[in-house]
Amino acid sequence: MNSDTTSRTLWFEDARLGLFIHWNVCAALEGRFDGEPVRQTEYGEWLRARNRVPRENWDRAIAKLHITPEIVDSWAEAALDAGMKYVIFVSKHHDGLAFWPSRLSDYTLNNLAGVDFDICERLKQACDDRGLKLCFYYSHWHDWEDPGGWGNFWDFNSDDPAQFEGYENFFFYGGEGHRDNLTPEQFDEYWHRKSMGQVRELMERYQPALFWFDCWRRREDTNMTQTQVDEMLAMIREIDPTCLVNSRLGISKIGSEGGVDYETVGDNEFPDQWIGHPWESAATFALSWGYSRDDQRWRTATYFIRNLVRNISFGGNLAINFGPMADGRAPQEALVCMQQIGQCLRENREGFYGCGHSPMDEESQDWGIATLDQVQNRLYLHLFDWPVDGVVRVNGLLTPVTGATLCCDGSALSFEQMGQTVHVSGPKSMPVAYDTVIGLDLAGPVEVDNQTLGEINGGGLALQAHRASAGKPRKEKPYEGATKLPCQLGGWEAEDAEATWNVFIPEAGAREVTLCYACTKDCAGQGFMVSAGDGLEVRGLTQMTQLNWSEFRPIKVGRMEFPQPGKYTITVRPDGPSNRELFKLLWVHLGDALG
Ligand code: H79
Repeated sequence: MNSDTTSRTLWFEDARLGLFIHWNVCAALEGRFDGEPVRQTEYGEWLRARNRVPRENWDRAIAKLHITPEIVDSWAEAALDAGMKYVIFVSKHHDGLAFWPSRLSDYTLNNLAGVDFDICERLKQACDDRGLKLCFYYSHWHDWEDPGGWGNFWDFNSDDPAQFEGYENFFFYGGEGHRDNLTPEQFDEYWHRKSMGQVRELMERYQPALFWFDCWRRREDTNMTQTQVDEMLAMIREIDPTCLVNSRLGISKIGSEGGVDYETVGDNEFPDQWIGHPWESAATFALSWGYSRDDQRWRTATYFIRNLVRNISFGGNLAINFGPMADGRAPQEALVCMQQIGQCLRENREGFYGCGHSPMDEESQDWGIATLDQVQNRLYLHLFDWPVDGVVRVNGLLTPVTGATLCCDGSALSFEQMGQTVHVSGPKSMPVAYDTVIGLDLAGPVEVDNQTLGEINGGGLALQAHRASAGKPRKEKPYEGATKLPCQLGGWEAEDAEATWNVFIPEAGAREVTLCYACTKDCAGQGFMVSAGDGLEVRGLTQMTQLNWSEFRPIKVGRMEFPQPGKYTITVRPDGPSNRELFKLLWVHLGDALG
């Protein structure tokens, strides 16, 4: 595992993929109030707040929710089928409605919708039966039903116009609103009676494996006190020391004394670097958490599988959310997506659960992302794009490889390790859709070189402008909206101008050198040089590609004969003095070794 936290989090870091379920009253309204879609957000579960839905209308909507024990079972079954290892059920969202027959509040689904069985008990059983961990989301801070809770400014605030002063934008532009007359004493009373009381009740009745609290602000920027959040954590620790708690309790300290167990990053946020303690992204199948008919922007299995692998490679988890409809059924789009994800994980058999941070940079490989089983020293290559020749070119791997396996059928793959490059020979076609996993057994702990450029799919080396070391020339944006080609190298007027790339050449031999650049009539005919040190060089004269700087063309410069495999520094510079621009260089390509 990737972090040095207590053994409490071991199952969580092993699990990697979870299901989030927001069954919310907004589903009974299909995400609209009296015909109006939720205002200024995609979050259907914020309908009551955003559209200022009166309590009586909300309560009438609650009465329309209906469900059977079998539907509850189907949630757990869907999670199992999707390869998910834990289920986070929203036991109470901001509206304050408890989805279990709470003794501490009348505001329960059982009371208001006449549901005659305990959903949480049923879900607990369904999860236990399938080896899934049951976890609860609980809105501890916002509670729009209880006058002592935070957040309901439309029912509970005073009529004093002063309540708006300083909070103008807070109320009207996507704001959360401000409680002008909630005293610390009132909130503290709510905190101990309802918030802590219901968490205790949930723990005693259902023994959840984890509590997912939801304060997305820094605690200091809320009305919660340090004492209050500390008390909540202490109570949970006392009742069940194995129960995990996320950072949105309002405590950012992770893993240590008085700290929570893991970090929840922003909603639908996927970090781009390793985080040294357990963490999780919570994402939505579409955009809303609760079901809304107006939210049909469904994300794909491609999106989730890639982000799952990426999260694992940075030591994190992913929980994906659907909002069941009024009858409790999951939207079909979410179900289909879950089946696709599950099929991919099942077919690959390895590379997800129990895996963690791999030091191999995403940018240093052309085929996908690696995850690591640190105990077995097994590196898992997740191929999102299958190389057309079936050869997987792994760059910058310094540890000796002892075996390569196609995980989906366990077959051994032949491989060749040439210095820090490994060529693994796989089938010509991608065996598992979305992501095919190859396991590499290593002779010891993985060591990588992310700094030296390696090969791309299909062979050869691509020295792109954005990967160059260059002061003169400088990196410029080639044109508005450039995304795939992040920059060009321009400004070669100085005699000492040069751009360099550190590369690893896995095989000796001649390689075709191609430069892709734009050059105008005025600048054509000037000399430039590409060298790899030690008299290894090719020279050329710039050729016109257009009258302006907009036309980039690949132009062959010559062949370079690499005497032996190894590291080289490739340099491009003007050949002789120049006081004019040379070209706008997009990339240099070194072809595969010839014959
Ligand atoms: O339960 C889900 C969301 O309802 C909850 N967290 C996830 C797991 C969440 N509520 N708020 N936020 C997350 C952060 C956003 C806040 C807000 Fe807004 C911005 C509140 C008001 C402005 C989004 C936009 C919600 C209403 C308008």
